[in-house]
Amino acid sequence: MDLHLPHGQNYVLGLRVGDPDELRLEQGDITKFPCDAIVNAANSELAAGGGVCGAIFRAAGPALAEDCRRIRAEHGRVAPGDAVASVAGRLPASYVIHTVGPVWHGGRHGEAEVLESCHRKSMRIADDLGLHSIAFPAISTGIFGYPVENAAWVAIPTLIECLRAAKNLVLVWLVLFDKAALDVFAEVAGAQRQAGLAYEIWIGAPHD
Ligand code: AR6
Repeated sequence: MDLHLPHGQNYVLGLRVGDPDELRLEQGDITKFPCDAIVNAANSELAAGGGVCGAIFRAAGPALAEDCRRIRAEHGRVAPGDAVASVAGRLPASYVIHTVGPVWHGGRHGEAEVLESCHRKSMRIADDLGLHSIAFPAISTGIFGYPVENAAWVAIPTLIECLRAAKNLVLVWLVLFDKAALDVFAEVAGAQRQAGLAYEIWIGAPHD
C-alpha cells in the first residue's frame, strides 16, 4: 500500500486497530514521552549501558538505578526475551519496563522469537499493572544490530495482537529515534495492512 508519506517533513502515523485501541509511530526521544510506561532496550544486568538505555538511566536519575540494582539482586539476570518493571525516577512516565532484546546473528538463531517475546512480555506487564499507555523504542536495532525493517515486521503485528487482547492498555507508541527509522516502520505498517492485518491508518502532524 502506498501511504504517501510526507517524506520532507515529520509526521505521526496512527494505526486504529480497535475502538479505542491505537498504535502510533512517531520520531522522538522516548525519555520525554508522557506515557504510563516506557520500555528500555536493556542489558541482562539491568546496568546503565549506551543507546536508549543510557539515555533512560541519565534522564531518570538515581532512583531508577537503585531499583534496578534491587531487582537484579532479588531476581538475578534478565534473560533475552524477558522483561521486568522498575520505578521511573524523574521521567514523565510512571514505570520503566526493561526488556533484553536479541543480538542479531544473521536471523537464523531465533532472533525474531526473542524479539517478539520482548514485546509480548512488556505489554503483559504493563497491562497487568493496569496501565493505559506505553511507549517502545525499536528494541535491538542499535548496538544489538537487528536490521530496522526486520524488527518492524516483528514489532508491529505483535504489538497489535497484544493491544487487541489487552484489558487496560489502549495506546501504544513506537518511538523511533530518527526519521529514517520512522519511514521504515511506517512503510512496513502499510505493507502489513496490505498483507491482511486489518486496521485503518491515519497520518498527522507531530504534537510538538
Ligand atoms: N529514544 C528513542 N530511541 C532511541 C533513543 C532515545 N533517546 N536513543 C537511542 N534510540 P540501542 P539495542 C534508538 O542501541 O540495540 C545498551 O547498551 C536507537 O537509534 O539503544 O537493543 C543496552 O544496555 C535504536 O534504534 O539498544 C544493551 O546492552 C534503538 O533505540 C544494548 O545497548 C535501540 O538501540 C541494547 O542494544
